[in-house]
Amino acid sequence: MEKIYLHYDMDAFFAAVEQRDNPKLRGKAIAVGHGIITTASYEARKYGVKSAMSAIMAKKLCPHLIFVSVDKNKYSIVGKKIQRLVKKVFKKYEFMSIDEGYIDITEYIKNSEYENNIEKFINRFKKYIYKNVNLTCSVGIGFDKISAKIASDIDKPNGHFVFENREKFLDYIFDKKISIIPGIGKKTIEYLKLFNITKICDLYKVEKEKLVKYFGDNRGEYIYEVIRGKYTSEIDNSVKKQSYGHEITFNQSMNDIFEMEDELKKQAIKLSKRLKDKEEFAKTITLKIRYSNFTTYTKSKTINFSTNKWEEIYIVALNIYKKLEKKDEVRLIGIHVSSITKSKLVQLTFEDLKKMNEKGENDGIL
Ligand code: TTP
Ligand code: MG
Repeated sequence: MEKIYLHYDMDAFFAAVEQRDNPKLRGKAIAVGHGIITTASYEARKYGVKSAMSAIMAKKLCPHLIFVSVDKNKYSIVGKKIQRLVKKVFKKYEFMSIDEGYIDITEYIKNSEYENNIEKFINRFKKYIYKNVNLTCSVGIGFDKISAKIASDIDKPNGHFVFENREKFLDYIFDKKISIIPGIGKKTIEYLKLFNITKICDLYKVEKEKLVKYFGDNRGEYIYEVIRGKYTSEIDNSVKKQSYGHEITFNQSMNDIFEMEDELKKQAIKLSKRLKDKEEFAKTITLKIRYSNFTTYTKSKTINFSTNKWEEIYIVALNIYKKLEKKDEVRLIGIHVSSITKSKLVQLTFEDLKKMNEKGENDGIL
């Protein structure tokens, strides 16, 4: 195995914090939230109560359910404490949300006492977290982020699972539902169902070209690669650079749309090259514009998935430009890209698909 990744995910996070802080709630079926619940304790999940369910529905399923108010501030403090604990011990990590994260543990396992006893490492990790925050988590080990994330969900709560290699991972996912893959959303699943594609094994029959046609380059390729265990994106928290930009100040003020388009295209090509050289992707594209009266505006758009293609950066920047209210002649124009990541992990939304269908296009980024 090339790399060894660990994914941790806190168990019933908001509910567990509430139960930790109030002994009366321990061992009880509780839900956090009132209108729509954010999460439920495992005691409540036995009755089918889960995240994003209405309180009315939850109460029907579990009449003795106790509702607790959401205290996001408190969960955020606890989540950050967990992140600090990870940062203290490890070098390469990436936090996906307040209660989950990836850690590259390769160097701590290879040629160490844990090489043939990874369970021991997992137990030490779980104990380290528990000792410090009094909460349990589930852990997954894999050869990349996706396999580690899927593994951490297999033995929840307070459990762990290890994919020793790619073959074991592929065997495991073969007959599972598509929803097991992170980044493939509910609406995508509904869309694929129209073609009788519900399981990973059905998805193997779809050619790469077709996936790209339906879901666009980024997403299509992602789906194709991920189910073959070939989607790899490194954990790299050494990426400190948060944005790249290019801009030009015109000698003369100008407002020729054709020249402006040409300039934006040039800048997008440069930015795309820079991202590709570093194998990075950007999620936010910002247009900066200065008028001849020296007022400066910046306007950003965050797209649904990260990109490093010049065409996509260009189209987004151009669209922002077209929507700007023209204040004066232009002195300076520039594009900046930010929210830089090493991964292009996609989240397809229903809106994307609808727009793709309406436009009859392959990509629905705008
Ligand atoms: P999750 O890790 O998805 O869920 P969880 O920690 O409650 O349960 P488990 O991991 O054991 O399955 O999300 C973390 C927290 O994020 C969760 O405690 C509450 C919040 N959350 C919402 O507010 N809305 C949601 O729809 C989801 C899924 C989570
Ligand atoms: Mg969790």
